Formats: sequence, C-alpha cells, structure tokens
Amino acid sequence: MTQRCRRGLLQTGLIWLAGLAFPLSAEPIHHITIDGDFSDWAGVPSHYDPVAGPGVLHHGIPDTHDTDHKLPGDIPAYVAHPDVDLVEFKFTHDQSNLYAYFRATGVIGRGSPEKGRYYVIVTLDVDNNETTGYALNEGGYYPTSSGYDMNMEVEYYRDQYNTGHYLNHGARNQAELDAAIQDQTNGIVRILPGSYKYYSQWVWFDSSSEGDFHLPPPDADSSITFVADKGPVYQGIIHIAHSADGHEVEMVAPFRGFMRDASGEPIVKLGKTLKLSFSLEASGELAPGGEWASDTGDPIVGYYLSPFTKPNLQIAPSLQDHHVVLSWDSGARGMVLKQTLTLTDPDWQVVNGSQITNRIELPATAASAFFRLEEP
Ligand SMILES: [Ca+2]
Ligand SMILES: [Ca+2]
Ligand SMILES: [Ca+2]
Repeated sequence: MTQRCRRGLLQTGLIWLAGLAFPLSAEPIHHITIDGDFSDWAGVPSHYDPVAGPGVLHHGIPDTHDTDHKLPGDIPAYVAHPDVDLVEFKFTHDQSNLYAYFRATGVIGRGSPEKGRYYVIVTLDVDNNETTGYALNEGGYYPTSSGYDMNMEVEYYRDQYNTGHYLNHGARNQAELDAAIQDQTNGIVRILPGSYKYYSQWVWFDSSSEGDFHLPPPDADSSITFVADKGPVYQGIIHIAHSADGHEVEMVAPFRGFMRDASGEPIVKLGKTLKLSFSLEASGELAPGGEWASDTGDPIVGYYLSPFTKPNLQIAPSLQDHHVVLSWDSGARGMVLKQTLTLTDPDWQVVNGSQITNRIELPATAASAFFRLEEP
C-alpha cells in the first residue's frame, strides 16, 4: 500500500514543476576570494566587449581609443593598446562587498618602473538615477552613458599597485566640491548632479588612525585619506589580484568605503539597484604615439543587490504519503514560496510559513502544481 502511494507521488512529483526561482533582474550572492584563482567566478554571468584592432568599432566607436574627446556625440580616434583592450567582465556581490572581474587582450596594470599610470575602473550609478552623477563622455570614455555617482578603482603607477580608492562625482564646481569633501571627512556622501572634472577620491582604512581623517560613529573604527593621481602608495580595503598571465584581475570594494548618506544609511547596501560601467585606461607614456587610451564596456543596467544566494529550488517525493518536499539553498532562506495550480492565468498564492525556512512539506492533492520563490 505504502509502496504504491509512493510511486504515485513520484509520478505526481514529475509534473510538479519548480517555476521561476528568481526575478530576472535580481543577482544572487556569490562569495569571491581575491587570490588570482578565478574558479570562484564560474557561476557569475559574463559580459563581453569586442577584441580591439584597426577598424573594430563598438557602437560606432573605435574599441580602444584616445581620451581627448569630451562631447556625447564625439567619435574618439583608435589607439592600439592591447593592455587596455577589455574583452570580458563580470560583477557580483555578497552581504558586504562588491566584486569585479576584468579580462583584457594584454596585461592589466602593466607599466614601466620609471613611468606610466594604469586604471582599473568600475563606475557606479548608485541611485539608479541618470540626473545625478556624471556622463562617461566627460572623462573621454566611450560608448557613453550617464548617471554615474561613484567609482571603485585601482591605480597602478610605475608598474605597481598604487592606490585602491573610492571616488565621488557629485560636484559641478569648486564650491560644491569643497562642500562634498567636508562631508566626506565625516563619512557622508551626498548623491547629487556631478561632473567628471570635480571629483574627490579616498582610500578607506579599517583603522581609526591609519588615514588622515578619523570618521565619526558609527564608523569610528575607520579613517580615510584623500588621494590624488600618482600620489603616495595607500592600500586600504580595495584589493586586486591578477592571473599568472596578467590578462585577468579580480577586485573587491567593500560596501562601507562608499560611505553613508546624510541620514546615516549606507550608500551601497543589499536591496539597492546599480548601473555599472567597466573601463580600463592607461596614460600616454605607455602607448605607441604617446596617447592615453581607454576601453569601456556596455553598462550593466539594473543590477539588483539581492540579499539571497541562488535558491536552486528542488522538489522531491516525501516519506509521508501524498506529500512532496520542496527545499532550497539555505542562503535563500527568507524568500517566499508561491504556488499556482496552472500557468494559464496563474493565481500565485503564498505558501504559509515558507519565509522562515528552506524546506517545506506539502500535501500533493492536485494533479499538478507550479512553484516559484520570490524576494519578499
Ligand atoms: Ca578568486
Ligand atoms: Ca575591447
Ligand atoms: Ca546617479
């Protein structure tokens, strides 16, 4: 009797389908270690950029190009510089960090012991609002897009990792920049209309004394130092690691370095949606012809910082007669399980109690049912 029922349940189980496990825009948590081993990126989706060369265009723009142009409709000139030729990039996060992956045709960060600057840049629209921040073309980056408020960035100088810093582009003149810097000495960033030209950049230290400015509570264990291009070496909480061949890097920027808004809320936190742009850039000493060169990928739009891991919803027969077991990743505990009996004009109903667990047993009474997990 029991055997027959279990068999029946198994058959039912086959047509009980796990539906959409994640809203399309949500990006699940991945844990990345900054160690030059890139296997931890295997589950993170790739974004691609053309392999540069004479005549290779990206939306009508030479893929690696000069940085002398500033207007949205300008077409910069091609510069041959494989070290800045971005070809693949990825972005992910965990509960407290943003992670970026870059792959280039040449060697990322390469300079010479005497000279040269090289930048690994992620530019962020942190409020998902194009009217705040700046437009990429103002900095000579193409294809352009707008709304970028902050950067997470690494500068190499004379072939060495020089600074890992955060930038804010929330000022349009010197007076606004002075005000922004004053706020930032107190750990506050205001997301405002900005410009490429008027920006501040700082290194964040998890120590009250290592930086020039000791931050007030709740960041009293932290300090910052404002940095300038080619400045002294300051390595705070942004870290980067290279592959053995130098073509790939992985970097981390903890949320806390982006600071807080005036009400004390972190600028970057779980639940927010970001737009992200990736660029590689090198100074003129490093290219044939003495030209600065950069390459910018298409922006990652609508990146939602989900608090959950990928849930991997599973359905299995239960040991209990006429029941099935639904289970999902423990890192997705807190998501809501919903059920419908048909996908034609579906009526998704919350499965009571699902939000406080990652395993639930349900009676298999209907001929078929469909499930999905949603963020609350
Ligand atoms: Ca790694
Ligand atoms: Ca490229
Ligand atoms: Ca913005």
